[in-house]
Amino acid sequence: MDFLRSRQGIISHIAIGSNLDQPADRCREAMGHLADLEHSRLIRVSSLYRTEPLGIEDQDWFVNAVAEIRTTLPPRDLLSALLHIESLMGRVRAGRWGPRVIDLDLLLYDQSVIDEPGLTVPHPELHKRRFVLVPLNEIAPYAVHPVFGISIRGLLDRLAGAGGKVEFLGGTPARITENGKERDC
Ligand code: A4P
Ligand code: MG
Repeated sequence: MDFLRSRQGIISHIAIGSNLDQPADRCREAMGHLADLEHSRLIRVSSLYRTEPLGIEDQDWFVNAVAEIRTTLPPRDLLSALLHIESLMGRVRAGRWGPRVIDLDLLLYDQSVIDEPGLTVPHPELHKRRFVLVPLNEIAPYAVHPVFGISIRGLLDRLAGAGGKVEFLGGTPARITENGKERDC
């Protein structure tokens, strides 16, 4: 695929999560950074959700959300940009699945399937996690998982009661910045 020649860019979905230092505010802050991402445009963001921790259960509940962007960044550059935002926001890596001030995961990059050291897309846990599927379903129910060929709504239905507890929190950001300008969201 010639990413750079595509004028429109690629639709990509990013998972946002935090369970430290005012998590809802940290998720909103991350959305602001995503709105300022180079070669990209923030299309929409989901509501915020309060979610039960999966993996390591003995930690605070998370706040999770999902953003949809349109980007001409190739997947590796997009991942680097996400890791850069994490470090700007002061993330200290304290072990897999541990508490974090911000986590940005690349969930979907249009219909691309990538399995390389350091980058797996679609995110390998996407289809098992209610804290990802609920916000993703809010903004992109008809997006199709390119490996399973099933829509996000279909994956959520298949989870039935599994995948962790998720509570609606509301609170889409009142204002986020886009290319330096504030706008309502
Ligand atoms: N990496 C590979 N593919 C990707 C991708 N698609 N997106 C690599 C992002 N990163 C990807 O990630 C480790 C490395 O994964 C990155 O350097 C990148 O090269 P990390 O963020 O440093 O480590 P991590 O997040 O602790 O591990 P992991 O396996 O990514 O965990 P997850 O999947 O991010 O899960 N419970 C609730 N309720 N809400 C949450 O948000 N999050 C986690 C972390 C566990 N439980 C949770 C939540
Ligand atoms: Mg991660």
